[in-house]
Amino acid sequence: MLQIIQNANQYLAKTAIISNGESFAFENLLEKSAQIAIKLLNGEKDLHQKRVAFMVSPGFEYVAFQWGIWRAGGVAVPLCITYPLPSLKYVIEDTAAEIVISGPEYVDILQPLVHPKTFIFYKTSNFSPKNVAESVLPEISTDRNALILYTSGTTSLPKGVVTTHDNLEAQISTLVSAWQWTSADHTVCVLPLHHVHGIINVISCALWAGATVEFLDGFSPEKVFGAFALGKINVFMAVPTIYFKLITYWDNLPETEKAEITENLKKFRLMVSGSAALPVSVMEKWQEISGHTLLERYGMTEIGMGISNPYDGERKAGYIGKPLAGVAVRLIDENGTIEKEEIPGEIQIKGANVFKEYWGKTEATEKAFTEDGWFKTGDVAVVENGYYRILGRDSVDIIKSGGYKISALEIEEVLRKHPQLDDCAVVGIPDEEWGELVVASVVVRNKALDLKQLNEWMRSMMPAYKTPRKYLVVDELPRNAMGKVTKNDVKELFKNI
Ligand code: MCA
Ligand code: AMP
Repeated sequence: MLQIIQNANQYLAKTAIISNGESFAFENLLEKSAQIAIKLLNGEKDLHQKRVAFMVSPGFEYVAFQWGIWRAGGVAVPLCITYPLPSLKYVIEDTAAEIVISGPEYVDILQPLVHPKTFIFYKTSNFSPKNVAESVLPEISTDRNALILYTSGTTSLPKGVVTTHDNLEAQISTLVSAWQWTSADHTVCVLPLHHVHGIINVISCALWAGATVEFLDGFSPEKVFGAFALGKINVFMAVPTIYFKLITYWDNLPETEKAEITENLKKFRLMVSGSAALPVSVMEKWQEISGHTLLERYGMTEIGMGISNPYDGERKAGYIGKPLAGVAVRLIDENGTIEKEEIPGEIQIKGANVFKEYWGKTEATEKAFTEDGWFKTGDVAVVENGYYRILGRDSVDIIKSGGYKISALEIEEVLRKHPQLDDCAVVGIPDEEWGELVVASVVVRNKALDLKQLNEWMRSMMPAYKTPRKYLVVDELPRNAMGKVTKNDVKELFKNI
């Protein structure tokens, strides 16, 4: 039996999830996920790693479907609930999903893709209770594929990162012990559930340890502070943009409310930041508000978490910490030399936490690893007094905005489809709130092009978080002697607007 299911059996009567004002015990989660598994199996013994895409809002049902897919022997493919149709189509087609499940809110958006020949389509309401005791669920060996999450990189199309149950169990168990999760913990999930941060660090770690996960209906500072005020939540994890937004909101509150929030925050056991660099100013301000030194850690879809500041011991501002237990980390220069302290190099990772492959992309998988099996992260770091510090990335085409990893090339590819554009270059420019802001410099065919319309068109093609926030119309893009667009010069263009 999968470890997370085995663990849940130890906490049957305890509250696992709170969503939409309702509490669900581990027993409810086990029962509902078994019902889902049986329905998905539809009389078969095992789904045999069929990809099952699901578009379900964060909450009890989301977790029940994820577990149900795993328990039936399927591979879970969570669909981002804010994706427009082209992005959903890409993920469903790329994974060759054989089953697609939709919550009631998403049936209309998925409908144009539904065709009996492509996949079996279920609404979540099709999963009615059955007598689970009569049915036997398959035994799932942990070397089987469990999850496919999409990540953007230095290719124009997002890649599906395949992790096995072994990978997930390594990622979860390492964090549970490093950050000392226990069944007495209570956390709140405000993160999207198509990425590692929300799925693994928040939900899976909590449930693995028998703790409670509460879901909010989307992120807003009011909702987060409102949930904190109830006094039960003691663990919080978020991206730096969220801390920035909480700080801005708090700054504008009357003194009495500020003091109440501060009192609540002081009782927390742990507060973590990650997915993007935590500005020292945000860390210091949060410390002032909450009394907590944020624990910053470093991760990636392909590895889960790799490096973390200590739970006990010094958490250093501007540093991501030290390798987690079971994760081997090295820094390598362009010539393949292993770097010593104080000399920068690319972070490379080995361990049971590292993903199996990019789905259907053998060449990309091979390129992502060294000959001796180290995963090349593309992040450049240096070690100072034993602590790792991120210096940047080896590609200018990877942008981090709001904690999301975004490929400039993917956005350019979409922009180029617009009939009024001759050329374009997308870059990330520094931004206090979002980390980086996605912006595009465009060469237009018709000077009368309405940028508002261009923006709306982009939003119909891609999730909002990937779309440019500013457009700059230029006669031509800056290029070097070889004719290649020089992205640093493109960034410069935005300094003056
Ligand atoms: C949204 N807006 C933006 C951006 N995104 N503006 C600039 N840059 C952006 N990136 C605008 C919207 O267009 C809208 O404005 C307004 O902000 C509110 O939009 P909304 O979508 O409601 O934003 P939000 O709910 O406030 O979202 C902010 C957020 C979100 C909560 C920080 O971006 C988020 O959940 N980020 C976390 C992503 C994550 O989990 N990453 C982990 C992957 P208007 O109305 O004018 O259009 S990394 C990972 O998993 C690895 C393993 C790791 O290390 O963790
Ligand atoms: P993703 O591909 O969405 O999983 O994003 C992973 C990337 O996020 C990493 O390769 C880093 O570039 C970045 N990242 C994650 N955590 C941190 C951090 N604490 N500081 C700086 N960058 C981070």
